[in-house]
Amino acid sequence: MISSVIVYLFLDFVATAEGYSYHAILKGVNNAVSLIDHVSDVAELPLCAKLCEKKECVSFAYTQAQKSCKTYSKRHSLSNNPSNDGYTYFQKKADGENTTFARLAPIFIFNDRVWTVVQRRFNGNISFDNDWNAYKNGFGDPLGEFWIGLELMHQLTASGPHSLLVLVESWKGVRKYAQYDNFELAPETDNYRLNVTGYSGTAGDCLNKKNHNHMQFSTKDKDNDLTHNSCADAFKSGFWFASCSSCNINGPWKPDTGINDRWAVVWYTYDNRFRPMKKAMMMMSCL
Ligand SMILES: [Ca+2]
Repeated sequence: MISSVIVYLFLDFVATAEGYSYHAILKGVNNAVSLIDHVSDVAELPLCAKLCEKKECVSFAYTQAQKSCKTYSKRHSLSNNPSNDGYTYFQKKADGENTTFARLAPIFIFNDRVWTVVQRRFNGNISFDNDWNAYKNGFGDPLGEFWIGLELMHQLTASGPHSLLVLVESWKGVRKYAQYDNFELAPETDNYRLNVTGYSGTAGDCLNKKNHNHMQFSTKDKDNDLTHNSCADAFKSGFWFASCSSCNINGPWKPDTGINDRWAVVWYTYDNRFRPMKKAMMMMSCL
């Protein structure tokens, strides 16, 4: 039931703020749903969503790799065994005669909880050297690398208690995590100030140890850090900078050459050095 709360918060918020043309979100399904159609050569996600505009369709699945789209007449339900068929699953909300859609966000199951992915890095295809408006409203491709947007994250944390989960993975494929039981983002009037408590995990409490906690968000055009210079400008990314970059999973994506490099996707407490990470993912979940 937690998951459906997340889904509908997304739908309501995005429908009013953006009128976005994507459906929402579910990954991890049972297969007891009725297939309407299976269409191949569907070039992109919005076209698959369009195929689900017909009345009997309530959910769909799409894989960019195979350009394949499936539409269904029943909803999927979450299970603890996410399907590994390469498809990402979406559901739709019909509002009277209009069909409203939400910005897509994948869901991830970790420690028996459902987490909504709000940030993801893994191939360097998307630049994170973006301005305030981009970080506020979101950018990137939810099927690839993306940042979901500070305003949406704030709205979600303002709607009820949330936890934060950060997963980081080295170029050797070793994944570690940092979980914060309580996660809150202040409104834009306070520059989306970060507040986290209740750390547990294996990647280390980087946000507290490196003073990112309680900081306002900074971008290259809005410097809210504690230095005379602009950390966002220097580190080509937006983040909750204090005196620059120690846990900056929004930093430039690059290979790990074995040399300390803080101009990278880093989470210092991973092994107490500036090691460029191959993958990073930031997620939130309501309590
Ligand atoms: Ca500054």
